[in-house]
Amino acid sequence: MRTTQARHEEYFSFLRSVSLLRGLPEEKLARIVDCLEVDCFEKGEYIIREGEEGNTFFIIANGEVIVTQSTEGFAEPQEIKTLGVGDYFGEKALISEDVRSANIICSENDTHCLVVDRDNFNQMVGTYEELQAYLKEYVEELSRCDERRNAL
Ligand code: WNU
Repeated sequence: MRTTQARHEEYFSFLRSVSLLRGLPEEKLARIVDCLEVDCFEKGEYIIREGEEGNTFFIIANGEVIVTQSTEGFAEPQEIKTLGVGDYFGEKALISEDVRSANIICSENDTHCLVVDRDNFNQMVGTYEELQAYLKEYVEELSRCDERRNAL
């Protein structure tokens, strides 16, 4: 059996490698590891559905997902990107206090996501101004991208 200690070290060193979190102090990162949940998904499963309320932020530890979005003039949601290990998603609903703005669909079996709830996300981001500014700007850029592609 894998010890709690080993699990902690594994996720700690993984999160160290996630560029978004590069500037976080060690004790902050350790705290995040303590309150992480790990969720596992199979190919085709919806991790996030457009229009739903959301209270979680995800970091991909293993596998791959696609991002799709309802778009004017198309019957089906359109694929807008693929995300892999070390990428993250779900920040937009938390930062803009809005419903989920795209679908996130698992595209590879045995995809693992590290899940951070709203309170812990706010603690992670709130105490680190650069991260907050970076994400705010990124979320605004996503909204402009949505407009450009006529997202519904
Ligand atoms: C996009 N438009 C919208 C992505 C992930 C992280 C960053 C891009 Cl910093 P949510 C749905 C999630 C949303 C984003 C993600 O989908 N997303 C996008 C777009 O062009 N959302 N509206 N590209 S991947 C991505 C930048 O994380 O957060 O909570 O749920 O709305």
